Amino acid sequence: MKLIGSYTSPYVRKISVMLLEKGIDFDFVNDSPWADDTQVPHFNPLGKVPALIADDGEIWFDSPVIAAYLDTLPGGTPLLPADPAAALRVRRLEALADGVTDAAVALVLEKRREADKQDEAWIVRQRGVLNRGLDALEQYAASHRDLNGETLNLADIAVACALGYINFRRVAPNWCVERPTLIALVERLFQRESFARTTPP
Ligand SMILES: N[C@@H](CCC(=O)N[C@@H](CS)C(=O)NCC(=O)O)C(=O)O
Repeated sequence: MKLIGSYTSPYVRKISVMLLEKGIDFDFVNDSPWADDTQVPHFNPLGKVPALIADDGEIWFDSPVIAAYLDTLPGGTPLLPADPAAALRVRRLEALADGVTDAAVALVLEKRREADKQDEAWIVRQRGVLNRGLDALEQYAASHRDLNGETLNLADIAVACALGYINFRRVAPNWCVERPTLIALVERLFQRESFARTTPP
């Protein structure tokens, strides 16, 4: 199995963590989708990472689809509940965490533009998405239902990758103010070997 991605992508990290938690052997192919000589569009026509080349040669993208695919493979720790309705609830939280990540990435990209080209209204909108998303995740985490429960699941991983990225890019340095349950959740998860091994450089 080959995972095509970059070390700084939170979506790629989500899949790397999953593969490590499940004990699935994989080769990491480092390819930045922003590089002039990137090969990513050969694997994912959208030109985005992650893309996964399975052992049978089939190519999977994007990260929620790869995550669902990995959970269909035999062996390894399941990261989605067997019950379809419960699995959907976990995947809803994955979508929420990924949406927070999308807003964080949008803010990073916008801030890289020259100051006079940055769109203030767009920045305010993405900050709103980020803050509402984090507030909702704090509430879900505090309920210990579908997130921050006894057993690690895909929602936990997606949330920790979102917050890891926010920390790494310093997108919202005060995100932890009044979100104690999320802090406790990520501090616990960042101690796992799968997260330690995938810390962005
Ligand atoms: N929804 C996608 C998002 C993937 C994504 O946006 N990846 C970024 C890297 S962090 C990327 O490849 N960006 C290149 C581009 O947008 O052209 C997923 O979950 O896989």
